[in-house]
Amino acid sequence: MAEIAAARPFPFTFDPATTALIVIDMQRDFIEPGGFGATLGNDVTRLQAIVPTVAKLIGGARASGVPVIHTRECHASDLSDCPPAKRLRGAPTLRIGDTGPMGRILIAGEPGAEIVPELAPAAGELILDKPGKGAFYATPLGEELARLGSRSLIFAGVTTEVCVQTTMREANDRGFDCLLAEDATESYFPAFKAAALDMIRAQGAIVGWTATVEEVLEALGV
Ligand code: TIU
Repeated sequence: MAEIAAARPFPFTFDPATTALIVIDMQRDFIEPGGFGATLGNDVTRLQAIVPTVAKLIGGARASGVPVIHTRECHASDLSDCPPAKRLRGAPTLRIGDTGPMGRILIAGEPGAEIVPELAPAAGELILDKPGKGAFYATPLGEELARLGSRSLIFAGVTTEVCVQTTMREANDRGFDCLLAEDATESYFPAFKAAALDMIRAQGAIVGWTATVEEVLEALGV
């Protein structure tokens, strides 16, 4: 067993042999100018800044044999898996499926839907495309984690209070011990990131734990 003694709100104990790292939606559409995140009016610079830290965490997981699972929020080219309620909401500069500088916004196979090159999945790593904010909804994630025998999950990715927190809550309800790597996640809104971290670890880790990437890597011995 491994332990992150400094995890918040109290030490996180896990068996690396039954742990997986889930990297949420580190896609060009959220992280680069001209993608989905930018069409919603966000400054994407904050998200770009965590790429090296996420890379470090992925490297540590690979070095210690912890499986890495990558997710991508995107839709089929015919939009059959995109509810109109999602596509038509608000007044973005471009809607899901419209053509932007990185191809069609949030559409599978388009350049914008790809994971940023610095975090490219390694051969054999699972990549799950998801139509929703949570990675369990309409994906085989639950079955894949059962196949791996995972019991504990470490989370990274964007954005903290949207897809990361939604997935972490889904996982918590499914019986996983969940830890969010604080400096390997980011939001377009600093106050939302801070609030999400607080609400995850409040009430005796009601959703899960948080720790820094250094603390995670130290516990993995890498
Ligand atoms: N808009 C926003 O903050 N996030 C999303 O739409 N998706 C994810 O978090 N991946």
